[in-house]
Amino acid sequence: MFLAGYDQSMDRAVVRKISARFDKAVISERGRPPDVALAREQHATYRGHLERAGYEVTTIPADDRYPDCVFVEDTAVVIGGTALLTRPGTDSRVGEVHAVANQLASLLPVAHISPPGTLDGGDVMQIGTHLWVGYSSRSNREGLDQLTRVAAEEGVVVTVVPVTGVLHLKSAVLPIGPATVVVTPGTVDESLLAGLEVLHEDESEHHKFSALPLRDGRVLVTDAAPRTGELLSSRGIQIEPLDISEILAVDGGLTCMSILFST
Ligand code: CIR
Repeated sequence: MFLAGYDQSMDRAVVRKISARFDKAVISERGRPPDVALAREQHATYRGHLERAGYEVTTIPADDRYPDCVFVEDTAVVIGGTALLTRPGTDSRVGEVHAVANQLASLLPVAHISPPGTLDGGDVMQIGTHLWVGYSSRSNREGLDQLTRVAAEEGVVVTVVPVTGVLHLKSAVLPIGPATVVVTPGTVDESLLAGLEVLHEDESEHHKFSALPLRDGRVLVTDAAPRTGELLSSRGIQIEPLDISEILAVDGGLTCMSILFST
């Protein structure tokens, strides 16, 4: 079964080590080159939290041909009982999928996004039996159509959400609980999030908040967005602030460094 990270039945995580060429990762105008050694420390801490939360963590070695390979979320989406292998929407990242495919194929049946379709997993937000999928600079209409067909076979409903001003849907819409998301204002049409409770990122912290709800009830949040973190705490959410400065520097967040699922 699939749900988002707060689902306790989800007990597996796939992560991938940081490439020695992480400083050559794709960077937007908002970003900066990262410090590779510091990024590795931050990634190790992140992985430690997944282990502490009770996930069985599989770590795929880095491949230095792919500076962005740590961002496994973009390479596969587990929908129902199927691992859908993506076709990332930027050429330098397409080859990242093979190693993740090998790992997931030993655990689940797989499906593929085929050309001319493109899809980055960072555009796919799963809550219950509903997927919200970002139509972004990385995920094209053909990719979204292919995803919708796989989802339909799994009994999962898809809502397409055009995304502006950010890389992926989950750059701007972060699940933090069973039906609650934190949204960066101005990035999506919030009427498309009907059925979800919408909170807003503090305006002084735009593009700094990211979150990942874990199976033990804690929610990892970026320490770069303390006001938004306080909003969550005030609602009784057990937050775990994390420094991922070097990941944010290249447009990553807390969801993008793992694939969480159950078998
Ligand atoms: C990229 O531009 O593709 C990477 N530098 C960042 C990808 C982050 N992925 C994600 O948030 N799902």
